[in-house]
Amino acid sequence: MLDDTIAAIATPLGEGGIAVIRVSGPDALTVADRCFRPAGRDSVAPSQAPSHTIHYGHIVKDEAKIDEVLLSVLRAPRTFTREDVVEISCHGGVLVARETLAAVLGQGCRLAEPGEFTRRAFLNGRIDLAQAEAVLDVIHASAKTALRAAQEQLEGKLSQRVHKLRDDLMLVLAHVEAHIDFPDEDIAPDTRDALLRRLRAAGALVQHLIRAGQDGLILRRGIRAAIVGPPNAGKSSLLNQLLGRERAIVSPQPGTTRDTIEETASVRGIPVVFIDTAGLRDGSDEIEREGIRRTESALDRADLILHVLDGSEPVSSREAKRLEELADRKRVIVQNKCDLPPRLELSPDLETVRVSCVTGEGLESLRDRVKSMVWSGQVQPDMIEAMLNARHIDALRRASQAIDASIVSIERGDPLELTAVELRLAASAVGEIVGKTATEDLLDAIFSQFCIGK
Ligand SMILES: Nc1nc2c(ncn2[C@@H]2O[C@H](COP(=O)(O)OP(=O)(O)OP(=O)(O)O)[C@@H](O)[C@H]2O)c(=O)[nH]1
Ligand SMILES: [Mg+2]
Repeated sequence: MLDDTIAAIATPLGEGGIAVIRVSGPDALTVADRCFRPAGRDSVAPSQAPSHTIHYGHIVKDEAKIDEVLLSVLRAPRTFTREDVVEISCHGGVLVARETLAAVLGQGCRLAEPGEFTRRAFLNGRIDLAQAEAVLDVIHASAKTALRAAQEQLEGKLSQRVHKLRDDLMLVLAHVEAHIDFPDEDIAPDTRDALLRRLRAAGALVQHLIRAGQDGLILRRGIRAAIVGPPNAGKSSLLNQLLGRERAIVSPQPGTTRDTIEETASVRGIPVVFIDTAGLRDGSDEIEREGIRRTESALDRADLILHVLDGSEPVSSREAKRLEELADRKRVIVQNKCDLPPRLELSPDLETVRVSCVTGEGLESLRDRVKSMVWSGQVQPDMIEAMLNARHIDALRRASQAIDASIVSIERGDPLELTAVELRLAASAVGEIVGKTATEDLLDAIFSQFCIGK
């Protein structure tokens, strides 16, 4: 697959200043020679140009000018894919970009598949798999914290740790295998203890990464925060305040919100999906009952609950019951309408945040509280750990089990073949994270998430 040349529009389709067509592969420069006519006195054909130079001229199709462009010549291996690359900057219209691409495609290359440039970068050893996924995350990141985490991963910080972990496991495996080959020699007690120590340290690091990785998952997809509470408490007002715009209808009439409304906002750099819900009361009509069913389902799926109460009203018995039911969930009790005389009395051991959605008072404290709830009371965790995705965590879980099993196996004095099997499982699970042991299916699954041109 790598012996052909691929091309695609690398910029989003739409109106813009410029669009970039990227060509990569062994024939990239020949393709450029065929469809590019340099202009100016000292001009040279792309295949004659030195690496990392930019050339002015025209893209032609059947010798008819398609567009005036700048063409960059980037020779292997100092390129994103480690192949010869040509980048053509043409005018940024949808039609002109397509026409330029068509002119290139006719000259000996094919349209790239989604993520194929990044896949080549991986296959040619320019980046590892965790870094390839980070490319995707940098593109998709919608909140600043997530972007920074993805960028650090692209620099290979997670990969360094994982490589080290894998090396440690391979070292223990090598020791064990050496003894399988020489069955007369027993592992000396000292060596055995040293191996066990190394495995325990590896196991602890894996456990630590898994735990910290949970926070990373939250960072990646954003947390879901359900806004619930009795009718008229000010749930929709709170949603609007948190979004900074009038998204939901607010009115003094109880039962205004009937459907759930989902909107994303960044809270101190964390992407949070807020879900405004219908006030919980005895449903009188069909629509209202459906709304309440949706509220319940939003509650079930939420990572965090903002329980809004009207601070100017005593708490109803139904709401008191709700407060108890939600006691073991991650929640913030929001006492709204603090601009009015307080008439809400709650048990003193319930911590609340007082806000007013009319004056805006208390909203900053609420944002702080949400942030600290997300980070479980800690400040921002080590960024390296905030970058694990579900695939990484799954691999780490399997590694952790295999490491534990190998420790038990050594302690029990099992035949070393059995210990080696567990160690190989552990090393291979860890290797999947950086793509040392990735299957074709896994690669397909990852790269198909990319857009064409990346
Ligand atoms: N004084 C005062 N009034 C508020 C405050 N927040 C909301 N309100 C008013 O309370 C009423 C209800 O607000 P909503 O945001 O619609 O309440 P809700 O919880 O979404 O109500 P439902 O959708 O019916 O369940 C509106 O008249 C708001 O203007 C506040 O902080 N202070
Ligand atoms: Mg509402």
